[in-house]
Amino acid sequence: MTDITGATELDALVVGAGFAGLYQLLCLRDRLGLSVKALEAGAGVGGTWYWNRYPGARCDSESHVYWYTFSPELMREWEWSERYPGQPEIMRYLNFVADRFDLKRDIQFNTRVVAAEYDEAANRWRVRTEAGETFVAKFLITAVGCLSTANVPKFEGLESFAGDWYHTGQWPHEGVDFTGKRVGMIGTGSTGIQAAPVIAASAEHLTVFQRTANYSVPARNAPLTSEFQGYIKENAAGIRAVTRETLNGMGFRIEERLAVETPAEEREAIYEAAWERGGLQFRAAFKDMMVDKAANDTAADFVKRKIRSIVKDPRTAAILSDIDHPYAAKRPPIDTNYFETYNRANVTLVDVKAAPIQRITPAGVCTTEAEYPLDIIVFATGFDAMTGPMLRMNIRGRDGVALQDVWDAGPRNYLGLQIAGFPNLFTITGPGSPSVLCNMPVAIEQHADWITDCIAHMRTKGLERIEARPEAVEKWVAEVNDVAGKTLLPLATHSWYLGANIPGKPRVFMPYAGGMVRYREICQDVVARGYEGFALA
Ligand code: NA7
Repeated sequence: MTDITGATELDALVVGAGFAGLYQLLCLRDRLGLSVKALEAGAGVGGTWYWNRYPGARCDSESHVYWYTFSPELMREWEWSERYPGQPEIMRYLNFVADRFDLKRDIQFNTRVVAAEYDEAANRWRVRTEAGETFVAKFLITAVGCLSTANVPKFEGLESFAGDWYHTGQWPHEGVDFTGKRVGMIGTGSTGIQAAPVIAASAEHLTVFQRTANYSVPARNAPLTSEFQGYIKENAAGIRAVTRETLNGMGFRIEERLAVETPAEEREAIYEAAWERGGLQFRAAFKDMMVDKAANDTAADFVKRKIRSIVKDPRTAAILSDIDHPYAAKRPPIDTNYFETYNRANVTLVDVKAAPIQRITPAGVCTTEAEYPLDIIVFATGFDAMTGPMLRMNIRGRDGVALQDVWDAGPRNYLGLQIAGFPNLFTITGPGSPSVLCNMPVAIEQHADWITDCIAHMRTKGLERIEARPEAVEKWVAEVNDVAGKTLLPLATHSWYLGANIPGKPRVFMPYAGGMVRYREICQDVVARGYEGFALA
């Protein structure tokens, strides 16, 4: 349906067709029967996974918990092939889901939202796309992901580089051939740590530019055995239940024991076993690891010793293990042969903390110490996380107030779901919610279900508008800060959780660090108390 201006009129508009957008579309269309559309910038479904096609791209959550759990039939029908799903397999999964539930007919691809304005008189959102199309909807739901705005640092001279350069989050669909090439990779976060071993396997030479040394634990990826695949099918409901009971929405529980009370020898054996088992579960070895610096030091020391034992060149080992923050205070990477890669003859590590990158030249990367001639530069330099994807949509709420201004000093919202002054706008896994500290599909299902229930409630009661109250926002922002302060997370002062990777971005700890279980309870309590903190009319 179109209005008199030719704009398409809908009950709800979803922005994004990744994990969040697909499920939200399904909920609103098939459960509530709303007229709803999803707009997606990419040419296909997948969101983050659509864009992040870099070599080695793989999920760090284990496959048996990295999927939707709203449909037992869907869980029976899909079978993962590896312990951690690789990017192509995740894309196959999301396409399978989209086709199975016939979602693509309501997704408009190749459509980037460039503006969204709330019209108070009409109680409608007017959403404009890059191509100039307008959509009008009562509810606007952003499902834009947390890591979808690529950060290419503004290095002087980049435009003069004679070779090719790529950001890992905007990787060419046809791939990149590194054969015979001198490749430089900037960044050693989860992405760089996944990409380096794969690039090194085909490049003539790989030079890794490391600014902040990082921990990593082996992922121990492997094909799933048919026994385990059978186990997943038999126990899907039980596995789902565990992901609803754990702090991070994972399939493993955090051990009750304390590192500081465990005798050194026993502790070492526990870390050794966790290292062998591999994956993010390493963080679950002790209950006090993320709240007590002395406990964390024992984990940090273990991983640093591992790095030094793997990397043969002592100077390289020293640069890699000179880590300045607690273990897992930054998002902890997991890897396949990352540190081993530095033992290859065709791989060099450059410490750009000691000698920073000054500029990019036509020939390559120039630090304060040397120039490194390169054919290809890979920017594994991360994202303007969490707020970036929201802010670039130019959202304006009541009285034309810009979200950029409201969030000038950092994100401010209620439960990570709604922003005061922006009625009927919901933000899936926005800042202020567990989101990136949680296994994403678990966080996404909880948010999309909550939003769906909320809209259903409004329809039943004949309500037209919901908006976070300013005093509820005030309290929630304080709560988010407060719970982060009870953990070691803010001690990594250069973390993207704090926005510190983007020059000029406000330093605010963005995700809710109180855990998914507590957060779910809070959201449920708010509903039980008649949507406390929200103004409904
Ligand atoms: P991250 O974790 O933000 O890592 C980016 C890396 O790039 C990190 O090592 C940065 O060093 C480095 N970086 C960023 N800017 C620069 C400049 N200007 N010079 C040198 N080095 C730089 O992004 P990822 O893509 O690896 O991972 C993002 C998330 O995706 C990950 O956490 C998972 O949740 C999945 P720094 O540490 O800032 O010194």
